[in-house]
Amino acid sequence: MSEKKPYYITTPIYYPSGNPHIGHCYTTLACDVVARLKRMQGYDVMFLTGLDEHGQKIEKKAEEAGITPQAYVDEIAAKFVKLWETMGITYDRFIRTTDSYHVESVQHIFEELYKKGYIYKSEYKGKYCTPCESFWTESQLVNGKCPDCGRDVTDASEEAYFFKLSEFAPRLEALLLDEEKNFLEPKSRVNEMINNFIKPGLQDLCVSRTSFKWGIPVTFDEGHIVYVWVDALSNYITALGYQNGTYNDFEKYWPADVHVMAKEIVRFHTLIWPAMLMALDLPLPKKVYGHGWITFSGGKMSKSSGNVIDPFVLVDRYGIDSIRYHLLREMPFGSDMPYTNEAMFNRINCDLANDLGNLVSRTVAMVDKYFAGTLLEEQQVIDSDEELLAMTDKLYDAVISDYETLHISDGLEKIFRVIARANKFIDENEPWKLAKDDSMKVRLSTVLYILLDTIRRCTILLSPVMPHIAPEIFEQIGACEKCTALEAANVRFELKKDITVKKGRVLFPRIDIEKEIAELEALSAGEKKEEDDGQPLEPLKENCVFDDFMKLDLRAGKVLSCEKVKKSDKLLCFQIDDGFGGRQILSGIAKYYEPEELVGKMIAFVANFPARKMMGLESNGMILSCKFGDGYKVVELDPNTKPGSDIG
Ligand code: ME8
Repeated sequence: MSEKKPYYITTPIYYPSGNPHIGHCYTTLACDVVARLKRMQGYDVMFLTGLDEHGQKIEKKAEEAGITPQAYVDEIAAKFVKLWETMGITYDRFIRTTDSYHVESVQHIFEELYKKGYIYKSEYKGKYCTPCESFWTESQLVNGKCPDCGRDVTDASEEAYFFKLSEFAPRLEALLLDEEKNFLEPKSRVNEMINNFIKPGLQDLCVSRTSFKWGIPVTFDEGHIVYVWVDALSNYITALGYQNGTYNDFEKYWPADVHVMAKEIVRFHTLIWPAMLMALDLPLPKKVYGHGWITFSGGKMSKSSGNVIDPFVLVDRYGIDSIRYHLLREMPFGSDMPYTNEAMFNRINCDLANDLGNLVSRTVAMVDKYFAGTLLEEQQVIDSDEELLAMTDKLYDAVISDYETLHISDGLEKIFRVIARANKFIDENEPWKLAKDDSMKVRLSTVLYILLDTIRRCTILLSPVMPHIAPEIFEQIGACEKCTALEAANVRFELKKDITVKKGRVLFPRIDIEKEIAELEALSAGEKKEEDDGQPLEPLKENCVFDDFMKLDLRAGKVLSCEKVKKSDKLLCFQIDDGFGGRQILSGIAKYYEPEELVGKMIAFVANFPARKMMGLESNGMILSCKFGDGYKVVELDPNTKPGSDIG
């Protein structure tokens, strides 16, 4: 027997700096679909995912939580593993960058790059975005802020090692422009890399840090740790055993067939990573695919934005395959997808309940009703059947090619067009009328057979996306194992002619959208309330007289801007429209908000405290906040309140 061909696909390794969310699910699901398809095609698949556990952000979060960084990442790692199990992800290996084999490999890689002269020691000065762990040049900043996350950057300088990235610019440009290789998709991102990064001049890359400890030590220079991107990107080869004795898969699987990720980290994968591999004299991955973002009310949904939709809740309420289908169907090739639960409910109701679910249940019910569950051996195919049959014939090549190139949404759309056509086929052939005429028994059996066979072929192609429902559908239509293999989707009439069906449960119950939205809102309000539980309330204060209260001038104010105060963990600096020409107020709530979240809010403040200086800035008043869990939330007023209105 010939050896199976290897196929290697990777997700990014995610930061365990917060709980996993729907955004992480999309990339991992897309890879899962390709991995499942490739296995169905007979490939020996290595599907790698994992976690990027080092870095300053994790160090800080652990400190805030009062635990060690290792304990912090262990806890979140368990949640990622649980989520992938919940989502039916069939990864083959899960790497954590704190795994000792990875640490060992990265140290070797760093030493090797140093010995080869690609890494040198110098002084780093630049603009640093702490949450993104990225240095930026002045020209890359957008309005003076981090171009990735829009937050403040700080001037930073330290003794550091540098990787000679600039030396690779011509080779990287050639790689990106090579039409045959088609290294990066979608194509629009190629221009982005060239115009935004290569053309302005690639800078050498700072690859070590001394300013924090949570990372892989540089073996030959105490105090330096390996900068996160060299640590993180190496995972794709260390997980195969490169420069370590734990695994022995490098020869077999490298170079990777595809690295999948969202657009914001494409530059690391198409500039730094290939340059590192070139420096190490290793083959380059065959393809990098950068998809769009799932956005939530206009911005990228992320761990820090608060409004994250809990994937565990969604799977629990609506079923694993419905969520898989929705995310993969809704994300268009290369662009962003605004997430709403409402869109998901519509997809479930229209595509899954109405189109697919109904097609299966109607067809199976008619076979049951008109033929006691078993169709006739004899058949009568007529010319008008050809349209549906021909349309189904075209699916196999088209859908496989869509899945392989991560145009998963396009592939699904094609399948559902056939499903819609099959529903129309029922209406055109009116089986209920044929059933009234005994002479049409054979034709009736053929109509139902064509429907069952169409369902079979569509379901095979749906199975990488909906692997849990597919076997149920096969069972209901009586499909045998052989006729559900991938290649059987390319063959008409593989089902036995006198097939016996088996009625089953309703595959996709319809969702009452309004009711569901109300329940989800109640659920999320309940979760928020729970955060308060267990927190002791402040004891009530002694009585005070009304006149004392009336001395306070409480007013409504609209937040015009809000920024972190430099060198302060606690303070935010607000510019407030107070109805009297505006004022600046400082408030110690920086730990509980991203400043941009507060802009536009109508808040309450004390207007008649004397001005006070903090960290060199003047504060004219006090913003009212209310205790919330371990922190505080500002007291919000009706957004239509007139700024300056008196509160009393
Ligand atoms: O960047 N929409 O980790 P990360 C779509 N550790 N995809 C999203 C998403 C969203 N809203 N949010 C996250 C890192 N993702 C580094 C990677 S790789 C060597 C190191 C997915 O936790 C998407 O794949 O910030 C994105 O690229 C990745 O998570 C970022 O994950």
